[in-house]
Amino acid sequence: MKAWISAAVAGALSLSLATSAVAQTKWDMPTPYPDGNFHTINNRQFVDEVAKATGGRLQITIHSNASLLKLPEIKRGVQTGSVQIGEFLVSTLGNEDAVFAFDSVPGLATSYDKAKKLWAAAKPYVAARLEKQGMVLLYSVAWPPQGVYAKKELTALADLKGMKFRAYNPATARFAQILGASPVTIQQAEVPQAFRAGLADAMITSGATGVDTQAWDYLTHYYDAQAFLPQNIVFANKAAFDGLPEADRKAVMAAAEAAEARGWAESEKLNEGFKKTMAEKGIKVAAPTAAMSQELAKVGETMAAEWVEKAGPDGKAIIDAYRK
Ligand code: PCA
Repeated sequence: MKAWISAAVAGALSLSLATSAVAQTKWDMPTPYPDGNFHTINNRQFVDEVAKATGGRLQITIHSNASLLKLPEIKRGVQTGSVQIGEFLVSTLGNEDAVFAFDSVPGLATSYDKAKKLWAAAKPYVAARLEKQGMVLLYSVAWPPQGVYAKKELTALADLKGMKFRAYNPATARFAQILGASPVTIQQAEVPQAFRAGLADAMITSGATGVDTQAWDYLTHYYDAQAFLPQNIVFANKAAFDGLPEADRKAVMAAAEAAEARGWAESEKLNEGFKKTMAEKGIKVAAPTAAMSQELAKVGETMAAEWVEKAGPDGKAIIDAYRK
């Protein structure tokens, strides 16, 4: 009898020890983008590295393709703690604060090297804004350079006049507006349907998104304008992050640093392949016409001036640091 009791007690004790040894923190991570997208693949590696480095103490579940929260809901979800970590396109916050749209000024940073330099200049300001709102910046990854897609041949950006133009942030809506097109904000997951339904005739986005959405099924032309490289950021709820043991916070930060370097390199490495795939699938992939390049430079000047005015002293500090 006594032996039986002590065995039971010992059993219960070892069970509770075992549970505390593998005590797990579970985080949910919504992202708007699909499984095959290079950001999502990069995020999966981040999550795996975090699990390994924390000995399984921190398990992050990725909810891809806007399956848990849609892009416009993700920041609030992380801020309020309904999810602990998330990914989205930082420039979608451009109306809240223009500093968040540092990466969407056409012509300002048109290559990976320039975009990296711009990010180095902007990062402290973006991080400080998130921190003030109870969030911690973990890493950023640039989308490939943005080009113009259309359902018909374009000789100049002026041809976009009167067209319905799919936008994904305030800057792309402004871009459309300056060119006399009608901007309509459509999330990536809904893009093919919108084009097929006649709700959009043209858009500006990356080759990555062209491939992710199988653009050859719903449009015909791509002009590789390389206008700017917008960024996704991954960020966490600060209270959730601060609640982790110190070793785990360090592990998350180390994995985040690796994810940023890896993601930027992947984006650049895959860029040409995206255009090649689109050409193989029948899209007419072309360099921008001379007229387009001139128009783009002009629109860029207008948008840069507008951005500097809206982004205030911090915007000026970002531009000055970038141009140094
Ligand atoms: N793809 C995203 C944002 C920028 C990009 O290249 C999209 O089209 O929604």
